[in-house]
Amino acid sequence: KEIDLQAIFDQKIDNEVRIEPKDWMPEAYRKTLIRQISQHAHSEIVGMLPEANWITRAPSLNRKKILLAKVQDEAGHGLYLYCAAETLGVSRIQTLNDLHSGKAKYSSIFNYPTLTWADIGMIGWLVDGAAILNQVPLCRASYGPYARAMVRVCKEESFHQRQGYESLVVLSKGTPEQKAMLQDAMNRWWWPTLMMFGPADDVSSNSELSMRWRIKRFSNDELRQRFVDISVPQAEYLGLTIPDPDLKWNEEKGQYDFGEIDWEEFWNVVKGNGKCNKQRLDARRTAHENGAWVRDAATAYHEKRKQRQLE
Ligand code: FAQ
Repeated sequence: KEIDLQAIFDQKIDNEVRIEPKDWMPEAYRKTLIRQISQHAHSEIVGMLPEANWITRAPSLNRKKILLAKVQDEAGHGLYLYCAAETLGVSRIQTLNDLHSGKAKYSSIFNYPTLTWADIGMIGWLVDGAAILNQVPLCRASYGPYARAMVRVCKEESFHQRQGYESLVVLSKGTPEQKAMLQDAMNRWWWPTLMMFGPADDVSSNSELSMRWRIKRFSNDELRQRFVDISVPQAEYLGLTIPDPDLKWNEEKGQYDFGEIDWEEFWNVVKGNGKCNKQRLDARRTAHENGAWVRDAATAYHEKRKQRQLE
């Protein structure tokens, strides 16, 4: 009797049984996972650049140690995610080539510059905060290696979010100049952070299938709304004004109403025309070229060992 592989797959998805690398899966499922996981990996790797910019200028040894640890964590996240993508049959070099050629996307947020020390705290509080909201449901994604990688990633992101918020609390109790620096950073990071959740649901082309396959559990707009509701009281505690005149508590809905995102800016950044897109890709390409000797040495060592085993 012919086995209905599609039916077995559908049943697993419906019964919350994880799909593993050697299981049969529809090609479209494989393709969308490779797309999302590799873009997620690229975001972690490119995401190191805006913060790395401040490692040498952190205001104290302690802040420097924390920032170094955080940036190294992001490198680790990128590496787990590249491995998770490899389990779907795509090679690491292919995914990297797609990043370097500009074919693959990475999160729009990392194309904004880090102009002051307050920006580093903002990245921890807002950017990692948004990343956690999006990634906690991914711990239950239907694809095993992706879901399992997310567990550790989320634990680390939660430390990142706290260290960012704590550094902003310090600034919020500081001099008038420090408070002004904090508000200026808020004005620049608020809207780009809301854009991280992706386009509005009615134009989110991948959502329907990703939700059906239980890769995504909540829609882009649902997570964005949750983020606003969580962040407003945290901003108030810091004494910050959120740069949105339409932000207002809606008693009936039990959540905040907020203004319209500048979608033209979002798509412009996604298409490669943001403030730092070119700089970010140049930095990644240069790092890859400068690392060629390490890859060559590793390959030569592998060949030598193989040769010895044959002798
Ligand atoms: N930027 O149909 P949808 C982090 C693209 S990690 C650029 O809604 P989907 C840690 C999207 O790819 C941050 N492009 O797509 C950290 C699609 O194009 P495609 C990254 C975006 O996949 C912190 C098109 O628009 N997190 O921050 C963006 O269903 C601090 C249509 O969109 C993840 O990647 C965007 N913001 O939903 C590191 C989480 N939004 O691919 C360092 C995993 C959408 O068809 C420092 N990913 N696009 O050519 C996801 O959850 C989903 O992929 C979404 C997008 C929610 C990002």
